[in-house]
Amino acid sequence: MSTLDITDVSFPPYVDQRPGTAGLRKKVSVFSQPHYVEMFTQAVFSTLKLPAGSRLVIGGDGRYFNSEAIQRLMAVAVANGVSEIIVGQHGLLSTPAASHLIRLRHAAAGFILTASHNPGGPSGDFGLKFNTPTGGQAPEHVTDEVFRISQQQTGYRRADLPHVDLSRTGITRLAGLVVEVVDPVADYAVLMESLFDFQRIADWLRAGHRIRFDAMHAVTGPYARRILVERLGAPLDSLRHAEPLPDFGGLHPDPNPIDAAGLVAESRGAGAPDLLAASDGDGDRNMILGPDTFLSPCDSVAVMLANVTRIPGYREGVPGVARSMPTSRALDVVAASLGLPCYETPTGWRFFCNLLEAGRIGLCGEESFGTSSAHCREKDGLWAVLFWLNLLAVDGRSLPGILRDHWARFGRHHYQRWDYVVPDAGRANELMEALRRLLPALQGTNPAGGIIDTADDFHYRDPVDASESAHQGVRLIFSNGARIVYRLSGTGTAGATLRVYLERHVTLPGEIVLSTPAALTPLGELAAQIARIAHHTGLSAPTGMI
Ligand code: VG1
Ligand code: CO
Repeated sequence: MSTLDITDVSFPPYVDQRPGTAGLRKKVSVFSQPHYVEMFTQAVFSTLKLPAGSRLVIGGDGRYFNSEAIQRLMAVAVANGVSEIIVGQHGLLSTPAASHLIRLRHAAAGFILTASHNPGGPSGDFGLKFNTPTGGQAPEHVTDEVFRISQQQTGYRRADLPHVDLSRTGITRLAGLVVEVVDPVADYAVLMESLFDFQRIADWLRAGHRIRFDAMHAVTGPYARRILVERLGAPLDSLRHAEPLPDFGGLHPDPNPIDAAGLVAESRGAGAPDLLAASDGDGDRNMILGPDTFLSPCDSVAVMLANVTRIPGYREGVPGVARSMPTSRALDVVAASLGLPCYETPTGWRFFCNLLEAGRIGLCGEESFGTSSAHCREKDGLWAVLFWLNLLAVDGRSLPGILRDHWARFGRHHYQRWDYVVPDAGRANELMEALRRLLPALQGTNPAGGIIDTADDFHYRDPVDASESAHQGVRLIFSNGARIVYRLSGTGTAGATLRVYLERHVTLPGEIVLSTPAALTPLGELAAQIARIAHHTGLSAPTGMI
């Protein structure tokens, strides 16, 4: 069997290839610099040291530069021990589908090309994340090593690979290499059908219930069409923006009430669908709405846990649950009532992976519209939608009805995230440093929000492998059930974003029905005052509230 020629290319290191919360994210203009993709890919392979004959999964969210990056990445992969590549047709794979495929096909690694909810197109963002054989994102010590190597390497190896046609499914053999182009949806759809009662959902839809799903011109369009329309029988006009486009049609593929304002408008008034949902660029996020109702992601995962055994794939229950630290403690309250452990991890899905892999948890979520279970090792937007559809189909109550009853039983965690976009990252760092210095003095004080019982900088020790992650966000925990969390975003590509997370647990009926802004504005103002946000950043109000 002949093999492909391998070339060693000399090139000076790029010094900015540090992966963030979820992979390496940069402007397209940065990623498309000469050899940029190759150099980062080489740093990954130099870290992973895959044996010859390894199998790799590749797919992306279809954004601008996706196809070109895949071809370049494949050439480096083949020169570094990969002899079998499984890639989604047209280069597409949603993040959860890629995670599932890595596990299903026992791949040695996977590359997911996405900048998630960040804007696309030539002036937008691009991203690259790599996953381990578990299907989960590489842990921090691995991404740290990739960054270290990327700063020192003096070139990369590439195979002389002809352009690989990704437009048709099937197997292509090139010298010693096998490339399998797969239908991006098929295996994922089978997995979903194994977890949920498709018959019940189809019956519920046939009985006249209506759904609306907004794919935001990103990767979930084909998944939603196959599963919601073709398998479950929802009418085709249940889908919005269902065709993946390289620039997402100029939209911002971020499923939140601001960027999916059209969907929010449809949820209001008479005739609103029973469930409305949107996903993000790579299909791992979900926003769910009901008639006149916004479902906070923090509440969503809590309601899921309270009802988990009513869903076929979870009949036996779950061993435990987890949430990221800034996510509200609504999940903790349900877990406590069930006698289940509830782990608190740093922001970023990768921190759930050890717990999932060790069988300690079976359900987890983040406030940033991320929810999933042990069925894969990424968050999963459509999975969350199907979970809610299955719940509505077996329950009989409406989504707002389920939520109201949940709050009446467990109390309500009013929750908001206030984001401050700070063009000068240095000033945002100064703010965080000043806040950290203030912590000992804050402990035990009694500002307007009540006594601060805990004022610390979240430090995580992974209960499975004992790895440590420091400085994961400043927490102020009040004796009256309120909490303020501050951290800087790790997914942006310019400047810095200060995220301030606000939470208040209330149990009195009058407080439960309060609007969330009314319940949280005083706490948000207190948060701004304590951290002297205006002083450090010049911003007297948040840039956005979610
Ligand atoms: C954000 C969210 C975080 C999420 C991450 C990746 O990170 O806050 O919860 O895991 O995005 O999600 P940050 O560092 O900007 O706060 V995705 O869908 O962008 O891969
Ligand atoms: Co995403």
